[in-house]
Amino acid sequence: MEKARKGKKTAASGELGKMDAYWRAANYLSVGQIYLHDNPLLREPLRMEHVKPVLLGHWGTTPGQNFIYVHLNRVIKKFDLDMIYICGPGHGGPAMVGNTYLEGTYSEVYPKISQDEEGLKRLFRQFSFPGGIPSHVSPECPGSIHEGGELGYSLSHAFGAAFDNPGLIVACVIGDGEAETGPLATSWHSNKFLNPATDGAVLPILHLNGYKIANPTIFARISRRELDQFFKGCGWKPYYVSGRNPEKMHRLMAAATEKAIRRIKSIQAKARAEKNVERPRWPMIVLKSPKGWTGPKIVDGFEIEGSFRAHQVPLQIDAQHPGHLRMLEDWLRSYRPEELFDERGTLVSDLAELAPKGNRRMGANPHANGGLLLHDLSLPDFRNYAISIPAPGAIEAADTHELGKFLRDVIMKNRERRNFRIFGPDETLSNRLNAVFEASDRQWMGSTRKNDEFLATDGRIMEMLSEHQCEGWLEGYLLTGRHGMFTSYEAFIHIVDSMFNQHAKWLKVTADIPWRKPISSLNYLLSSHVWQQAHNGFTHQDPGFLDLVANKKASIVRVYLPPDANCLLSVWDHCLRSKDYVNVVVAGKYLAPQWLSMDEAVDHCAKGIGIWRWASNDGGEEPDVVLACCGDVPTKEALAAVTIIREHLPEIKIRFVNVVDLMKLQPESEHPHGLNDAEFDATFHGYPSLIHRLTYRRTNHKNMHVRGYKEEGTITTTFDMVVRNDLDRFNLVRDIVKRLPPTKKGANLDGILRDKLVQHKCYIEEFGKDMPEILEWKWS
Ligand SMILES: Cc1ncc(C[n+]2csc(CCOP(=O)(O)OP(=O)(O)O)c2C)c(N)n1
Ligand SMILES: [Mg+2]
Repeated sequence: MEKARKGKKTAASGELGKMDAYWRAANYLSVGQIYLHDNPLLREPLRMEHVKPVLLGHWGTTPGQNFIYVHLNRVIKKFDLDMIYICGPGHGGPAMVGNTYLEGTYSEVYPKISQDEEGLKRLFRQFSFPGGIPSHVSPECPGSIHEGGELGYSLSHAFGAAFDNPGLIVACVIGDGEAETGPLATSWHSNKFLNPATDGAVLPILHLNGYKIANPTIFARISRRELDQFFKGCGWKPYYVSGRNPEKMHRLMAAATEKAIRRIKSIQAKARAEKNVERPRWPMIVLKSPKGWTGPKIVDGFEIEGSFRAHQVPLQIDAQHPGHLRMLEDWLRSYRPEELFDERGTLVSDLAELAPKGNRRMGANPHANGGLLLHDLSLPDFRNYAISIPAPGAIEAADTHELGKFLRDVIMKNRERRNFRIFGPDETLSNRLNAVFEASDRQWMGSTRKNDEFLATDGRIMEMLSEHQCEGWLEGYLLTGRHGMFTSYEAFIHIVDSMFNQHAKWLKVTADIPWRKPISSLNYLLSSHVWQQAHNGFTHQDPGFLDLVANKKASIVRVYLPPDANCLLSVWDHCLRSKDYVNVVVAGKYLAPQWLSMDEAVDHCAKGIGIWRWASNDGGEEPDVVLACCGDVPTKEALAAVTIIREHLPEIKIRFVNVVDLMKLQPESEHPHGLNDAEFDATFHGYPSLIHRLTYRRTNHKNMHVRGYKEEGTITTTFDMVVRNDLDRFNLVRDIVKRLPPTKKGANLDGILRDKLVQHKCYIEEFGKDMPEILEWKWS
């Protein structure tokens, strides 16, 4: 166990004295933000009306984070570091807001929050106040790429930021409570994927303040030995800083941060000098300090500092607690603001000079405003990957397999710039993107064996069997101005539902912050989808991620269900060029009929929804039925239904509509052709309720009948999956016949189709595969 005891030698006590004063200033600003509405410098005795009427915020984590920030500033200056700060316990917003204010960046982006008394007052007032800023490290906070509202993703984000940024060090504060979450627990393994020569470094700082909201933390209640074994077992080299006496703690922290930085530098220097890159043991810091450090010790008989009771607002200020106002004033004055801020209310110059300068300030570092560094991808012309289509349905291809060739060349073309990676949990091959391995291996710093495939210490493809980790890495990569995509089985993308939510919220907020520059979109490729999991069964059949995505603002999310490979290529080209969206693309991976030429595909995808004339027989006039479909498998079934109707009921006029861009169904967009007063049968990839939700305000909604996945699944044949969910060709035709005026021919056809369904069941039970007429069906 390494203890940072040689502090005295590494940092002059004069400097540490000043740093203590700087820390006091940051703590003062934090308490001020939580409590003060007026009288920001306590120029007069504190009165009730100087205190905010509603007190919101989290004190407990804040002084520790202020302490860390001051010490990071020191090493940034000492070693001229390019460093950003990720705040895992993002509820400690006052720390990062206060520190970016002290270093000057806050006032640069928000000139009204000036570095004087008036600015201080505004800084305090706006915090957790209507019309002001959130209490977390939200997008409004310069230097933040991680709101930390939902705990667990800090370390994955940090690694995402460090990949392909060899000059960057990402300091990542992790709450000891946060460390109990699944995503955080798995993210310690990120060190097995970081290349010391070509990537930057991450410096995790475990903020071991002992408590969460109401409980002790696990890491605080195991022995130091067990803790040490845990981190060493995860491949880290921990440095410990432990105590509560500020003077001693400054010495220890200065020594620990310096050791950690020196170790990072020496690892990198070695890796960059030698060709043979081995996985190093990266440093981390464990900071054990009291929760609510320097705050009120005892309130109303309860211990506050060093306990869970320090988590939020330690002192209520109201008529029921008459003594608390004085305690708050004493607490604020304990930081000696008169020594820290001058007459004007500006941080005294002696202290101001402790902050790094210009873009070295963590609040001003461009990596934390990734759009500033974003270079568009160099993209090959997707048309060059087109499948040539002699006639609709004449040939078959596996859509994702075709996309893989395009992605392979995206990797190749951006190899020099190193700004594109593919993330996913072990499924790049399973999702049939095989071609990408012609351009790159998987990134892997573990040991390798002869029989391994596609592993290298410098790969563009990131695979770890944790959807959380992959999502977090990708988000960190995008937020720092690069490009990427996530490939997943459709059912298991649900694992990151909540992370998607948080990223979409981030994008929504940043859209209204002028100084935040657009970043590359978060692109999901969902394959091995609900209709292609017949062999894996019910657990693997779930299209519900689309329902979640559709909850978000249409200005942020896009959902694409390309019906064939040319459409998939066109959609994907668009996704890789787009900014500030979340694009969700669902695509098949098995051989399937191809419908549109590349020109038709481009046109169709640009419109998002369109009539397929070659499949319609309404001659542009009022049809009897509109048959709409969305998704590759529903499209095939809908077309098969058309062939049955053509054969048996040729007088029925059908208009065939295909939807690529799901959000086009929403009423904000132009009323698409096809949604008129005719009977409207729709077959949909996902749950039918989603289509009803998106279209409920349309005039023809009452005539609309949607077939989709209705939670019927098991291990069965591919065709039986659609039969079980009533969106097969036979049931579709029966549906249509039922809704049209009754005829004898129609009744006969219904009987034939009922028999077909019985035959189907008998056939698959006997032969274990679909009937030849299903397997061999072709559009004609
Ligand atoms: C995923 C998630 N679950 C629950 C919460 C509610 N919550 C907010 S703060 C907190 C305790 C955090 O403790 P810790 O990470 O130790 O932070 P600190 O002690 O530094 O405040 C909890 C449970 C949350 N924000 N995110
Ligand atoms: Mg804690």
